[in-house]
Amino acid sequence: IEKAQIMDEKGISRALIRVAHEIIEKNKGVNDVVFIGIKRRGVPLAKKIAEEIYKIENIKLKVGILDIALYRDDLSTFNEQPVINSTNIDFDIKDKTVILVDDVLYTGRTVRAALDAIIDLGRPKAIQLAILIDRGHRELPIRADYVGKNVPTSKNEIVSVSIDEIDGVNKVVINEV
Ligand code: 3GP
Ligand code: 5GP
Ligand code: MG
Repeated sequence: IEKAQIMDEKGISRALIRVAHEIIEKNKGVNDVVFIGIKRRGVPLAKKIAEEIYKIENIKLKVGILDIALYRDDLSTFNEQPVINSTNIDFDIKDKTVILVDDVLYTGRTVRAALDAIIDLGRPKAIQLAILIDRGHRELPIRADYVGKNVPTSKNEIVSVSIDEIDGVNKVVINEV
């Protein structure tokens, strides 16, 4: 059941432009900044933020891909750990500031698995987390450095994120299961 639309095309665009500015400000420029998007929707989101940074700083930043599979019975129970499926990161992360990007931050378990995978590749200078929607309910001590929108949810709600590259439209909707 669709309950409410919480972001439209313009809202997502404004949030990503703000996050781009925040990344530049926090890192005093974007020297040594690289992106890693978590499949699926974290990848086009990372590319969009990188595009906004290009418009502002005229610097093209690299975007790598992490594919993390969730082994759950359903989307609301948590049985096993997220597992790294594959990576496509064809650049060196040593001494880089890695901005990890995902669409929704929930328990934090996916991000924890992503941190492990990234650290296995080399020693970055820092890892920062950018998220479109923080829906709360963390089960680990993980927080985002850059948040598109904080959306308090109940556990039986699902945040449905649509991104043009994958879904043909940019919007965020809350659904009840
Ligand atoms: P996405 O990042 O493209 O949205 O984590 C892999 C995919 O599984 C995610 O793809 C996400 O949509 C989906 N997924 C995993 N857990 C949940 C959940 O709790 N709610 C919803 N809606 N999707 C989930
Ligand atoms: P985690 O619970 O590990 O923080 O989130 C698991 C994965 O599922 C992450 O990739 C996260 O983006 C996604 N996810 C968790 N809750 C939701 C949700 O309500 N909507 C969507 N679209 N993805 C979610
Ligand atoms: Mg996701």
